[in-house]
Amino acid sequence: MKKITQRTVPLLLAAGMGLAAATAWSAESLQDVLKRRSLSQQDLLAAAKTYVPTGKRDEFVAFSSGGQSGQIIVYGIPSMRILKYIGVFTPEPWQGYGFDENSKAVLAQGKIDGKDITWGDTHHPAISETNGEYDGQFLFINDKANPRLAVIDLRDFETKQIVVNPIYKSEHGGAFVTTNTEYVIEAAQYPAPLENKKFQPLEEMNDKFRGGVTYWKFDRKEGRIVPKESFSLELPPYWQDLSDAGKGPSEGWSFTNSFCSERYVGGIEKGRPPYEAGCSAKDTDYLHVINWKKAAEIVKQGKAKKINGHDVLPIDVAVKEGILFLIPEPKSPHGVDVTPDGTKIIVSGKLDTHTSVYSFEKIQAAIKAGKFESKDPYGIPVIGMKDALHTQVQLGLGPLHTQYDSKPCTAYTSLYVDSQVAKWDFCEGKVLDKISVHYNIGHLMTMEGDSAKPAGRFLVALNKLAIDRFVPVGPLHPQNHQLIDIANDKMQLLYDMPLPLGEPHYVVAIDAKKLKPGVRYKVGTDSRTDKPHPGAVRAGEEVTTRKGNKVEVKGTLIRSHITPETIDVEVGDEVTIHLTNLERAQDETHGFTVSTYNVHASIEPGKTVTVKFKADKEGVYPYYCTEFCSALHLEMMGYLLVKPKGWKPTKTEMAKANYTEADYKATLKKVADTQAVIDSVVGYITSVNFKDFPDVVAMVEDATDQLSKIPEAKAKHEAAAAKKDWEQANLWAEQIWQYQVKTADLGLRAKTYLEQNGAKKVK
Ligand code: K7E
Ligand code: CUA
Repeated sequence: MKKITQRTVPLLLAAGMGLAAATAWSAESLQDVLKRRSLSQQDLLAAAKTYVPTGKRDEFVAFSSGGQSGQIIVYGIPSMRILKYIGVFTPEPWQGYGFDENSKAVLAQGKIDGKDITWGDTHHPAISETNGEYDGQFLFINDKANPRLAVIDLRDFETKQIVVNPIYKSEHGGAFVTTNTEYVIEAAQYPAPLENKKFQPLEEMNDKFRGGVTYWKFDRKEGRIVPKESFSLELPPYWQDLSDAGKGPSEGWSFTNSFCSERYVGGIEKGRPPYEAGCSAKDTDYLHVINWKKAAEIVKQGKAKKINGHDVLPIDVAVKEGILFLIPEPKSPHGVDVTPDGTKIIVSGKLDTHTSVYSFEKIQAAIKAGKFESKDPYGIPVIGMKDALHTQVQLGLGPLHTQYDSKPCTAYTSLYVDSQVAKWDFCEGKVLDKISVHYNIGHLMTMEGDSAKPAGRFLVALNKLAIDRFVPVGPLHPQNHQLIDIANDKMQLLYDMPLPLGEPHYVVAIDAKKLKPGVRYKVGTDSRTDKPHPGAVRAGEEVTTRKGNKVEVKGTLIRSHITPETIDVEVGDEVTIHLTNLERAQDETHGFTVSTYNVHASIEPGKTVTVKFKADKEGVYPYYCTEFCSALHLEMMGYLLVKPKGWKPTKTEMAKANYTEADYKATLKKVADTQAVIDSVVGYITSVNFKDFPDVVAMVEDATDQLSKIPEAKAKHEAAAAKKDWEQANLWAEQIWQYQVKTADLGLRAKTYLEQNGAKKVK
């Protein structure tokens, strides 16, 4: 269509067309847009299913592993808009994660043998469950490269704890939670000696190398893993992969698949066939079937042995106690997924076209009857595949992971080689539908699709390759998460989302209504411990103290200043700055940094954070608020003065600006005019039921705070005026206006909020 320019409008009018016609020309119709962008009716339908208009919110929230970034990516479904990155195993500057002392303490929990590990390979996030259903309280995720597990509290979306696995050198199968999040399951991947820093030759793989599965005890009240009450099960050096916990009838049991049960050792440079040949030679590997409830009891009875100070249940004990069994599973499988009702267990072999559905009832019957086809080389009873299978279904090439629908017996399995998703019935054993994805899908995820109560609706395909889907950005491509509508019989591809932060292996999505994050902290909270921060102060209590060469500042932040506004130290001093954000209003975050000292903090309302550094360079270093928090955000700053030792001032007064009485009067008038605006806003707010709106109450509290400071400034400007010190008089009057501006800003926000949220008049 021709663009309407300033030139063409008069022309159209001159041609006798009225204003209405000109308007019709200037606004494209839906049909015009479809044509111009070559969009089909299918595209339009997809757009309507995903588009979330301004002001509206997503129905589901997804937590995606951030892969090599060591972080978590939070996005909305169906809009696929990214909402947040959560720093987990790696520093995340925006949130100050790794740049303030409180978060550094969390990252330091992830040190291994005293060494900082500043990257992570996150794979599997898991949301805490109650009765097998997502409860939206906590999130867990693992680091495959450096065997670690992290706890994120969904009240503030912050990482609270990192635990290092005491016996593995790598782990893949975490995190998976038991039905009531009693334990978080984490399985090893590549076998290694369990004893820390112990060398064993590869020739002794079978005897000296081990795998395992760890059950991390989770204390829901504290919101932390309790390492002392956690334990592991020693497993053969099969390459344990993913796990899933039983539920319903299978509650108390857990299942861990494995591959390379050949225990093959490669070494192509020594003339041996490579790992990939030796690790896929057999037709089957082993599904590990474990009674974790009984295992926990046996550990309590003291039957575990300590390895690296951690309780490990040896294989022979587990066998004797009847808590560990194996079942053959075809062929190099990846992942194991318990059905929502807990009656079946689905495993797919990457190198087999079949997906196997095991029956928990049959497994239990075999165990009860003592019906085993053999023992593995470690004496573990092996249940015959045909004695445990419910059915096997031919789905396609390279089946990997399975997720469930809200509809009974309906599952979705990713087909890596075929680049497809198969929808199938696992009760009847038949394929229902297939859809192509781009390209090479790994995991897939349906809404709450690994819980006891899947929500259906949407599926996300996590594709390993993006190839030609996006505008090229160099040889390293973003990942492609594809949103698929699964509400109907036929699946429909809706949307491609590039994810540019690493390879997300797995995602979980929860009904947005189940998340109830806070908007502020109780004033003075250390968000990383959830405890009162010892460095917190309230307004008026700010203080700087010195002990030897240690300078400690307890300061506050509130629009638009940092208290204190100068920090005086001597070169070589150790400086600790605690800052409390005194705001109550939603979203009034302040940031804090000091030039060139590599510190940064994000201080949300109520939070207290500490930054610490050695002032080892003489000089003048501005510090400032890093969030644009108010009209006077740029003024929210101060100076760190690092003086040479023994430095003495020669000048004792600041430069003056020669303000006059007229300036003072003009400022007073501005103050009076602004007060009129405030009064009218206050008049409106108090005329409606603002007390029914907690967000508004918080804003009103903040505004009242600002106003309460006015009398002190008023006394100061009047005293200065009496002494005809027009500079001081004018500037203290000006400060009143600053308080008013902040008050008015809050008041207007409150008013808008009330108007938009249907506040009612009160008499
Ligand atoms: Cu990439 Cu679950 Cu680690 Cu499969 S994982 S594809
Ligand atoms: Cu506080 Cu900008």
